[in-house]
Amino acid sequence: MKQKMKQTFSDYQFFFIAIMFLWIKTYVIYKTAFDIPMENTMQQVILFINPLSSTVLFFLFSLYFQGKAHRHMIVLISAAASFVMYANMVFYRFFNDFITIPVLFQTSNMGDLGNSVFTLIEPLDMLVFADIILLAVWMNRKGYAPKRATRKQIGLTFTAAVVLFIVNVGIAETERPQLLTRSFDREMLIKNIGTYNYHVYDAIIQSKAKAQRAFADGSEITDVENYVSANYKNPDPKMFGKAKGKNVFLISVESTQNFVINETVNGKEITPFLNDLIQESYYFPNFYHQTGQGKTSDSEFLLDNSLYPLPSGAVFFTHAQNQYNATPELIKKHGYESAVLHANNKSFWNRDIMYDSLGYDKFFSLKEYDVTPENSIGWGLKDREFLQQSLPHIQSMKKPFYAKFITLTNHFPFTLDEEDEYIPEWTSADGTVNRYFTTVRYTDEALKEFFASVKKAGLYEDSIFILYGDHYGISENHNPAMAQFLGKEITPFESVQLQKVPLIIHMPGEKGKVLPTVGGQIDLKPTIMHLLGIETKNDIQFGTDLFAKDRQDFAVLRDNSYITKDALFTGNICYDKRTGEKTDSKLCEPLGARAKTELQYSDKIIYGDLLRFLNKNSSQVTK
Ligand code: GP9
Ligand code: MN
Repeated sequence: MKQKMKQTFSDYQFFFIAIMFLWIKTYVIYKTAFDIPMENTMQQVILFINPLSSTVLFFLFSLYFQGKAHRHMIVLISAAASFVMYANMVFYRFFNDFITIPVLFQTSNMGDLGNSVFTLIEPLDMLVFADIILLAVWMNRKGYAPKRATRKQIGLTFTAAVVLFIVNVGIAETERPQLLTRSFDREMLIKNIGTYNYHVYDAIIQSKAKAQRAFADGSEITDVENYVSANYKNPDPKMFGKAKGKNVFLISVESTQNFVINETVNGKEITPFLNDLIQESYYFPNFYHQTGQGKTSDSEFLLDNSLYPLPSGAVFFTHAQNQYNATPELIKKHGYESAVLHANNKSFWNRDIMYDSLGYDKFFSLKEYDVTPENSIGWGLKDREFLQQSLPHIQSMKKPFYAKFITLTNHFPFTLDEEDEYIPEWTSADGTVNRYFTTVRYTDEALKEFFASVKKAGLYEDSIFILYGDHYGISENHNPAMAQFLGKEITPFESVQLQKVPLIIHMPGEKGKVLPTVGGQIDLKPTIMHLLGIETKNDIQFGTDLFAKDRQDFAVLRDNSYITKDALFTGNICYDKRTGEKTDSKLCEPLGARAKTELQYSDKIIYGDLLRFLNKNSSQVTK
């Protein structure tokens, strides 16, 4: 056995050497050409092993050839893989990002890159291919020309590649749970599964979207148009245009659920600033998040498009190439400049690419912020610093502006420096829930200071402020602690109620009002547009203005649960909202069809990229 293995190694020595070369080279490129932050040793280990599985798989093809042809295959495979790495290196120098297929085919990007590609190439780059020449000469000298590998050998090599891949993904998953579905970031993928696997993953997702798009045709949008216009509700004339020409501050309050509002923990208010702000704002206590796996990015998608995010995957990633009629693009025609401000890597959630599709003029991301270990915690820059450093950015903008601020400190695992703890952690057996209140309290303080700075900067009077929770922060895994906090059992009915997130619309000079209407993030776009005095009658949107007099109380969540004025439907059971008890399905029925239809139509639009078929002469102008 040992003898046999030894023999195999010597028969195919250059097969193994080539794997080694490509593996080590890829790692060296990671370390020298890209700027990939490493948080711990485990991440270093993952980065080191991640090129291996695909490298073995690539060279497997050479085993189908014998003699000289095998040798040539080795050179060819090495060259192809090195070229992929090299292309990423050059691309990274220009875009500070990794290649994703649609971007490669976007002519505007390539135009940019095409002009400057020669200035991006450096003489030392040729080293990327040096080992291949060495390998070719060496194999030639040695007269390396093995016979065709046996089926068993090929099978074993394939198994080795698969096992290596599973081990790689396994370790990566412990380091970064739900890597492939949730926390999507190109940099994170490269870091965890490697460049080659990432490109395969990217190719699969993009071709799936392409195929769905190819099968869609223009007639499908007509049904949707009819449905949407039949359900359109006129805005309240008293509210329409109330904030005409004002700057819009959209503040995404990370992981903040509505149950913390006007609530105390150990006798201390959790959100004192928001509680005060509500006194002078329109406050919607029955407002739901409607996000799916795309979390924050899904909430952004809902807000800007009034379309539902997808039942699985993050639409920001899977359908960034679609045509949209998003708010930033629409309000440009009304003189607005738009921006997103978020102190995280720009490629997180594929934002850099999606924001272009949504028509954002500017994206202030990590690079535009001064981030140090002292002013960071958890996911990055602390909210206080983020908001303060954002001020000069918005001051540099043309007025009026539409600016979305995405906060981050109140993100799982809810860690804080001691100096930022305004209230002590709660004392249940569940550390996550205990810390949650304290981080929510911190963000509340950061918001208070931000409002003060906005006033000082003279921006307050001419602006409106829309604060909303992006999605839940406490998942169902924490039901026991939540039951203890709320003093009631967390039934499926309560779980849905916990998906309420705060929505506060603050317009300087307006009196406070609590509006109990049931709604969701889907309703934000028409609500905001109408406040700005912009019609949405002809837009494809599933939301209704939250101020509209004859709007129906309604919100459908991405898990198909829906909530009406009197009922709540979840897990195929209808509940009476007054009692929280199961009830006859008749109470839920009136809006059951609406819930189904809306999700179906919205998905259809996204999968088929149907907005591209809209009549260019109508008010729904597309690019
Ligand atoms: C990351 C931030 C948080 O940039 O938006 O993402 P989440 O995990 O909440 O979706
Ligand atoms: Mn979030």
